[in-house]
Amino acid sequence: MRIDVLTLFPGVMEPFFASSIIARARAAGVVSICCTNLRDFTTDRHRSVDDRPFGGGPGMVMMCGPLFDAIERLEKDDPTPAVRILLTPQGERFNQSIARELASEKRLILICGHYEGFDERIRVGLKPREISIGDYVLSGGEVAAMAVVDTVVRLLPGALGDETSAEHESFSGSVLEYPQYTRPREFRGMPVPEVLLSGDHAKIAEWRAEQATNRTAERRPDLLAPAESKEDDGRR
Ligand code: 6GU
Repeated sequence: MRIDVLTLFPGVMEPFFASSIIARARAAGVVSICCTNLRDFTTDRHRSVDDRPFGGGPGMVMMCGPLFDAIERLEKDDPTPAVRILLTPQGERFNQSIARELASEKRLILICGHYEGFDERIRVGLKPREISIGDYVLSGGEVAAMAVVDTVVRLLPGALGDETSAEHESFSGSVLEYPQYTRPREFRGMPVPEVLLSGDHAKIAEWRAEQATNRTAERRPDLLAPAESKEDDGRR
């Protein structure tokens, strides 16, 4: 998969894409990620990417010109058809099933906005899929784009080690993860549950399933009643 990210802050995003699982996936040729600075597509002396809104009002609006030019350049340099994604609090709420859809694409172009909003002709002219990562307001789309890229890349075949990915599949349903412990057996008066030390794998599996179900019922009852909630965030 190829992922292009259009942003005013490539320097914020690049270190994230050069770390951990994403770095490994890139090195393995599973994904290529390319950040493009929108400011490189400005045409005026001040390198403006935003301007005051027609009709007045507070704040600044992201202009069409640099964004259209950047997208046209990217799509000309590599004609692989891309799903265009605009990161905005007005978009559909991102979840694991959207991530799975995106992971099946050949190419994504993510557009990070700043300022108060986008010129509406960006929506009309570029017809992006609009995605939000939750009901709160970020100063820009970068953090949201990093969340989307991270979630999608993990799902690409070969991105995780073989073991992890098989394990991941079995949990990609909709219950939360069971409690985990590692050494030492007792820490500050808190012991590891006896069953985990028993070596009885059937009993351990049963205990974990029960813990996962109870924890989900307590914290995220919406995940256990999928008929009432269309959310599938695939959390563990
Ligand atoms: Cl995608 N962008 C911004 N600016 N704020 C957000 C968001 C996106 N998702 C949640 N809040």
